Amino acid sequence: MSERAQKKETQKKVTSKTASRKPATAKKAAPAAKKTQAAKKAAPAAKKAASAKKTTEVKKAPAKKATEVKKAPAKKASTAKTSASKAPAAKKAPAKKTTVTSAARREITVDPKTNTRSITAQQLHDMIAFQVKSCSGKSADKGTMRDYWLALSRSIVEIMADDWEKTREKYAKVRQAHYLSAEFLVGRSMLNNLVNLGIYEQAVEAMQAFGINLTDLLEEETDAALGNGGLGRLAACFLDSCATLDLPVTGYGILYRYGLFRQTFENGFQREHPDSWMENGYPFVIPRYEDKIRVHFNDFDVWAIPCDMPITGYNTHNVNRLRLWKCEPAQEFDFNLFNSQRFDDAVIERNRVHDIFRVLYPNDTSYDGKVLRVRQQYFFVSASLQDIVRNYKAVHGNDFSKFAELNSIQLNDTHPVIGIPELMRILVDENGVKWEDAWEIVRHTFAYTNHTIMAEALEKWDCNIFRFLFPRIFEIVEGINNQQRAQFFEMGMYSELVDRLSILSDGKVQMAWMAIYGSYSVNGVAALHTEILKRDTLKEWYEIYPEKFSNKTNGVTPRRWLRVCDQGLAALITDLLGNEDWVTDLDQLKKLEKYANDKKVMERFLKVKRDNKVALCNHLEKTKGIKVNPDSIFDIQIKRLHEYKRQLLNAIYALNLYDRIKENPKLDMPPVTVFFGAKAAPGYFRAKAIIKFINEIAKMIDNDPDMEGRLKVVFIENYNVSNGEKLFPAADISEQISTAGLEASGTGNMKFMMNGAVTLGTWDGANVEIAQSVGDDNVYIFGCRVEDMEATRAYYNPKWQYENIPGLKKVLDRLVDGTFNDEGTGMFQDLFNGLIYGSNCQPGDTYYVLGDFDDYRKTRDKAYRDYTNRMAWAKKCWINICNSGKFSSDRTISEYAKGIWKIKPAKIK
Ligand code: NBG
Repeated sequence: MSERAQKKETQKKVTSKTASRKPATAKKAAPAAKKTQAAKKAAPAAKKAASAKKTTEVKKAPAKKATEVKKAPAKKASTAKTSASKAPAAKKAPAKKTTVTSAARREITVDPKTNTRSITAQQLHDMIAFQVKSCSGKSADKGTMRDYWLALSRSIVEIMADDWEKTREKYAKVRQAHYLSAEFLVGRSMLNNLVNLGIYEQAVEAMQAFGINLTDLLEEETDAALGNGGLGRLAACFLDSCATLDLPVTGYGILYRYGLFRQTFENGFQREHPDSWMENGYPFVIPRYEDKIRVHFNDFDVWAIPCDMPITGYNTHNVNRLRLWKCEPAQEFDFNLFNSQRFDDAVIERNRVHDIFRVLYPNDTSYDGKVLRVRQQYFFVSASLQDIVRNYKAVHGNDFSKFAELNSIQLNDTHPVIGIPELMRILVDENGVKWEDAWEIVRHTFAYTNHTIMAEALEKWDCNIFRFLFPRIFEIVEGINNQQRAQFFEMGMYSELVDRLSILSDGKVQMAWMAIYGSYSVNGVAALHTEILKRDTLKEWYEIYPEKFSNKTNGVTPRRWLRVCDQGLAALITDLLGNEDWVTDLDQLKKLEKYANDKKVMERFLKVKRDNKVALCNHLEKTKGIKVNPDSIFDIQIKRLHEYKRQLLNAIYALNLYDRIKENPKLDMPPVTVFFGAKAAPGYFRAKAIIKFINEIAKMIDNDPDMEGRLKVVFIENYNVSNGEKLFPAADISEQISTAGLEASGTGNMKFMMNGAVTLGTWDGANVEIAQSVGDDNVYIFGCRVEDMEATRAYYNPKWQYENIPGLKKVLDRLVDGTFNDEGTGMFQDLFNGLIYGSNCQPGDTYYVLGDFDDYRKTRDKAYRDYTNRMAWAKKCWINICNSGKFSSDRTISEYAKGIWKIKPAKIK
């Protein structure tokens, strides 16, 4: 069998598998005949066309063709197969067909009954064939996988293009919100868009006719990893919800040429590699050179080029926009330098400009005072604000009295806070608005979200950096600072407090203070987090401006994180509820709680879960050669590596379990696989030590035949959105074990819950609300609580735990007794010292790992034992799914829309 024929053979199997999932999803129900009729009925396209005659001809052809494909898809696919292997299928798509193709594209109509786009597999097939030709210059059957991926991506953009334009026009007329964020962790776009546009089935079929399995094609796409972790992924989930809810919201950020680094392990050590995610073309990002904007720095100017990513919503025609900026030198290549043979100087100058959007800083929850970073921030913020003002002026001219009425700008953490003085500059310097009036506009326009209470993440920029990069902005900051101080004195504050809260203090620009002072709204991201902000971190600010503060508990999009990534579970839910309304109204899942005691339904759920676990096993075996037992408990911790998230606690448990099994081979414990996925910031020595430690544990267990079928540790390389989409659906236990009070919210916890995993966690962040939603029986909570932490710390001595908690000493000594080899880096000794003795003036075990260990072990052991009661366990998972409605980002975004942005849906159709 030829390679291509073999591929088709496998593809055929996969396709029939996909087809078997079909009945459960309502969307797929629309029969071909109906669609064709609808296409015939819907005449608007014809009206628009210049020649009525031509249109009529064109209209007939696709309708007929569509019926052909729909009637006998299997046959058609196999015909394509034979013709592809014998003679080039190009013969099927000669010039004549190309004419049909462009006609087919004009035929995308809307089914008036369902308000969905009526596109047949044949139409999509023709569009793809056309695109393969136009982007590869080859006949439609000669394309590579990459060509087909590009062609389908372009076809998707084409399908939504008209709606995208209409959405922009519609939004220009109403009050809008703008979401400014240095990070958008979007992940892949193709599958999400196909499902959102309601053309997934057609795409499967269309690709099948080319002999290609859509699932394989999806793997061609790189991840748009323009973010570090939770904060960036939240921004992406928010955009999805805004589009789905038809809300006039635009995202603004940076088009990093290199996303978050790609991680590999070399002998257990993390290695970082550049992630050139769009080097080979990425049709979902469209540069608009015609809209470029000049951004001024003291040392040079640059052009900011907007590159737009369409954001589709589910079951709606609205298409929102994520505008990402890249930059070009404002001065063209310096030919004087070039001519005087100083070619390298000329290139260096260009590189300095390109540096601005070259790389995403690989850090979250800690801040690093790099000049380039603040340059990046100003670059994208200035461009975005100029863009917003330009759009406003296009409608209202120079009358700024309505600006704050029509625009709300959300500052995602402190990264875009420089927007406050920048908007002042644009209004005062460029548009002649008086300072006082400009300030009124500013303070009614901005809203600020805080994402962490960790002091090291609150950005503070050295005044000299501001003076050097943008002296005018610094002057404005001084103006705001003077005004703030005067106002605070007037309010009767004592000078020490005024000093402490001043935007300019300690020779630094305090970005969080500027954010609170210059915004009308300040919010935290989970109930507990907001409480901590109010009574602790931002206590004094809360006392001054209580009315500004509110909580907006995070959420995640149920499209990507359930409907798309867990199609088996989605189909089961749809089947039980009778329709797919839950995809945009997740509270409906609550109705399914009654099935928790229904054995048949629980069996179906367990089957879905097992299928997902098998799918993950197959993927790991195929891509990494790792063999995992699908019948073991899948206990998963996937998130950024940080000491406060306590991957180390999890690792200590795993190693201790190893010891316990060795000591007592009869230990009553079901088989377990512990999965980790985490990237450490490249400069974060201790986080990298933890990765190496876990990899050492994994190796030791793998090499021990006694562990076979009992315990395994797998560290997934390069954890990102795409492999997250495979991991969440396969999880049994979700590890959310941060030191209480330190995880602002967490959003992975919500994804796990939605996919039917049970949380094992501390009383922290959104875990608290998850626990409240599911009840004590359906969650495993352990560890010291925030309110007790201070008192506990006062007498805490980690050395005592090390010596007295059974098993701890044995585990930890391996760090220093030569069992594990850190190749002379000293990282294991440092890890050990940090836990037992402390270092850098820090007391030992800052994150209370050893303090919480005993309770953690008890609780986790209990969860493992509970797991063995299949039905009782299934019920727990099910109740988690049924109560995940609150954690849909649709709920969160509705709260932002009502409570902060004051915007309303603006539907285009
Ligand atoms: C992170 C928090 C998470 C939270 C996300 C989204 C930063 C600075 N903060 O707990 O650590 O879920 O933000 O709000 O990345």
